[in-house]
Amino acid sequence: MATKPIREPSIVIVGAGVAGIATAVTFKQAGFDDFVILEKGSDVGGVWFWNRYPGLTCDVPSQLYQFGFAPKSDWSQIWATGSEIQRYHADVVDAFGLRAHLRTDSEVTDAVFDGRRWTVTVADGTRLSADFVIAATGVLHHPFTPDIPGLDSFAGATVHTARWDETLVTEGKRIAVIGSGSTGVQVVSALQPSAAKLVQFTRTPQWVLWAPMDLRQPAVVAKALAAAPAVHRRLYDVALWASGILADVVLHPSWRRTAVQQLARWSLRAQVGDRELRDRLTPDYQPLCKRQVVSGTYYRAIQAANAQLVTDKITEITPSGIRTADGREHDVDVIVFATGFHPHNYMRPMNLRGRDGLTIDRAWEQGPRAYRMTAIPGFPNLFTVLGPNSPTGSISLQYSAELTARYITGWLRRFRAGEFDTVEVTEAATQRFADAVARAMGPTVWNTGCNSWYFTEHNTIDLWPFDRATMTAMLTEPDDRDFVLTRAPAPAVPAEPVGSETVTSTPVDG
Ligand code: NA7
Repeated sequence: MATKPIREPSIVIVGAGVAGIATAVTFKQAGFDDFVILEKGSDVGGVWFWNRYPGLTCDVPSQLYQFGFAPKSDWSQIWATGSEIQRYHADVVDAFGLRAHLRTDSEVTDAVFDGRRWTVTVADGTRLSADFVIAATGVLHHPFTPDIPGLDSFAGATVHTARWDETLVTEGKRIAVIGSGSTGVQVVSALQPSAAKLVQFTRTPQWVLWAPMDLRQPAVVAKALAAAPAVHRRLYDVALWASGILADVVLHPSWRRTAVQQLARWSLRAQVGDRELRDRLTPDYQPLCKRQVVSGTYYRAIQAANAQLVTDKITEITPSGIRTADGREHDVDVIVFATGFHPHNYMRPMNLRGRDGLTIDRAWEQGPRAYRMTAIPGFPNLFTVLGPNSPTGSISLQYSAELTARYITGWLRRFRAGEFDTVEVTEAATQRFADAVARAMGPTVWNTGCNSWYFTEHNTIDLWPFDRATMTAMLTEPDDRDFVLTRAPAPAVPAEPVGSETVTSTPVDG
């Protein structure tokens, strides 16, 4: 006999980026409608909202970098620009009716579990009460600007790429770009042509794999895909399957990994003739060890007459520029920090308190960890989407987020059916998962001797070291042995309403 639904779970989703949108649409499609999405920014999109620097392009092909539930036929480029991806996210939010659930400019400051429910506080003081909290707060969210002596004394303009100032004029200026990751490479390529002078300061060279990143998607492809949505959907599945090669090359040494690495080495040799410059651009670690940088324009840009690569250590910022360890001072008008993020902060600095007042800082003293990317011991009825150990560059982010959200709907269904009031992953299961992750990291390319943002300060690698089939298997059916389910007695008197409003539309029936 089918279980009769007895209550609707109320849910707060924190974040309206890729993870939050995937979660909200998945919940809606599964029939869960009692949710609010709280977004700190003034619009949806997450990294695509915050990052607007010149040259921003996604290095994953657009036909793969999209939601499975919202394939877009008419991407203008094979690798879409940041602004087109941002529009896509806004369109998806409209198309799936998420605006009614969305509160922008709503930074969550606190989320506190009282043994039965969560109280979520927004910066403006609004408090929400919910049965579940979904943290879809992203990885590359908090920009990192190095504390270089003299930074405050600089007379020109400074900007971090993740907080680009759209009023900043770069044309005809002398520009310093600090950083050589994916962002540094893109921003150098974009700013060099119109700059009076562009000086890139790099600490560690990166392998830059050649690809024609500005290739347009032919109009005929868009027409054909639009005319046959079923075929488009099938092609998306094929693209997902084919992208398994990415996981394959990073996870285990093989001739396929060697071939991709050779391609990266060739990209440098073929494009940079000058021996001295090539030496300074040559990393001393294997290609693919850091997040692989992809560009069809960078080596040309850095060899242009108005461009210069500086590999000497930065010692100081002066009122007029940047001084390096060789004593030289490089006079510039603008300093662009392409210096990355604090990537392992996740929900923090939010005051997140779980069972018995456990703070997330204490729970994560030894670094961020979550069972199968999504559940944290001590934090009942809270799930992360694209949380710790989520893949980067090896498995589609959208696939991972949708899969995790579907997994969570399994718990929501059981909550609705009255099977439990709280669900919490066990410490033992989380440790078993962490051990399996640590073992699987051994043969990965990320572990071959480079420093990258993948490493936590506790020297663990915060990535997904398994293939997509393993991810799917781990997140298809919840394994009850790994969780503690509780049922709380119904309160004798109705609880005080929490703050100004509650998310829930249906009283909780214990
Ligand atoms: P990354 O990949 O973290 O790159 C940051 C860059 O900034 C990297 O080259 C760093 O050098 C450099 N950096 C950081 N601090 C300093 C100081 N103090 N001096 C000089 N150089 C410094 O960030 P991105 O924004 O480029 O890319 C992030 C991800 O976005 C990317 O991987 C894709 O997934 C999309 P280092 O290598 O640490 O020596």
